[in-house]
Amino acid sequence: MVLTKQQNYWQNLAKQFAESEVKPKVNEMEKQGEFPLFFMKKLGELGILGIGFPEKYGGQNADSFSFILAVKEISKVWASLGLSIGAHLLGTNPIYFAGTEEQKKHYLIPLVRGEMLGAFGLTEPSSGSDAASSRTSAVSVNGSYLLNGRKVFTTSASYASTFVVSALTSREKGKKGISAFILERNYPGLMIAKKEEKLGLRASDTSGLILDGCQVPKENLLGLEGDGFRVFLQTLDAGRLGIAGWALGIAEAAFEQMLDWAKKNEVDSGLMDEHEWEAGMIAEAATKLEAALLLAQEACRVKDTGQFYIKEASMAKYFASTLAVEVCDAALKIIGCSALTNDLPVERYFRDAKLGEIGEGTSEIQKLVIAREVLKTSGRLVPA
Ligand code: COS
Repeated sequence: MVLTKQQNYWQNLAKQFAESEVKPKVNEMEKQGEFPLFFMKKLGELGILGIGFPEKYGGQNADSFSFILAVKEISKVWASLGLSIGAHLLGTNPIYFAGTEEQKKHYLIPLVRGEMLGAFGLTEPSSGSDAASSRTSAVSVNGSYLLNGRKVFTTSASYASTFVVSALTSREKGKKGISAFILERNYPGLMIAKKEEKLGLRASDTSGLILDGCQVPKENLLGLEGDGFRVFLQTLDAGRLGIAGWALGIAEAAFEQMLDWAKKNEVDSGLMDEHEWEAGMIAEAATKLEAALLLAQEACRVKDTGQFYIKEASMAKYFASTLAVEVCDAALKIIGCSALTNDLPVERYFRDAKLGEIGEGTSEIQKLVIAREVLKTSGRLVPA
């Protein structure tokens, strides 16, 4: 794929950083479940967290695909770090999309520079895929909002300095009663709940939030009351595109392992033409990797025109995250038992890849979103 000078710059910077500074630490930190806070700060200093943001907010004013390429390179080396970038952006973008200039000055600029770590709280014990059915409430009392409820599977919650969370300011209005709030970690009534032990991504933090009369100043309402759901869906579009880059990183890493193995280990069993099926898997993975990158590039192109890119983001995420699982599976088949041991990183890629099909909207949700958008543009009635 031909890249612009800008895209090459960010891709190379991220690759160099990941290869030279991150790679030597991955195995130990992943094994210990050590959150990559230091690397997140470093990514802020390098400008990588701010690639897509305007200079006036501390960003680099670059195009969206430059960011996706950078996330891909970092995730290729360490998916836990790539996911931490994604979570940080989920906690940053809503402030960029809906914040006042004051909120941007106070929160967005340090987040973009990596001086603060952001997180995003939408999912609740009883609302995952159906994001509109959230129950956390926000009641206005004497110049503050009091938030009560629980958030679960909040990535980076244990380390974040700020959280953008959803809460109902009006239960009767349904999704139009959902509002967005910026919370600081030290607000009274905000507590971090249990850290989850996960299949993969063990150095990425996944915890919960308990909001027990959490007192949030009025000026930390993000956008207008009732605007929250739209802001969250807009945030998820950008997040899904980020997950496409993240999944592509894992897929490329698994692909390279499988190529290395195929080159080094000539098979001559005489049982069947093993080269033929290996070649088939390699060809299929290579073709789909190219296709996934093109889908992500197209979603970025549409995003940067300022138009809605709902369908494109979901397609990019759906395709890349399915592919990551497929390529890891193919790598396991080609490499065999060695890939099941931790002598090779393939077993880690395999465990990590699964999140892509679940987080930031499952593959089934992506298909629903894609079908709705396709039906809308074809003039057909959209299923509820
Ligand atoms: N950007 C901006 N606005 C959007 C939007 C988007 N991407 N998608 C929808 N909207 C608007 C709609 O136009 C609608 O506005 P009006 O009410 O003014 O017409 C409003 O937002 C509600 O949209 P819709 O009715 O389509 O919402 P649904 O409840 O049907 O949404 C889905 C269903 C599946 C799309 C949503 O619940 C979803 O994405 N769920 C997955 C949640 C998720 O990814 N969770 C993971 C959290 S990551 S930590």
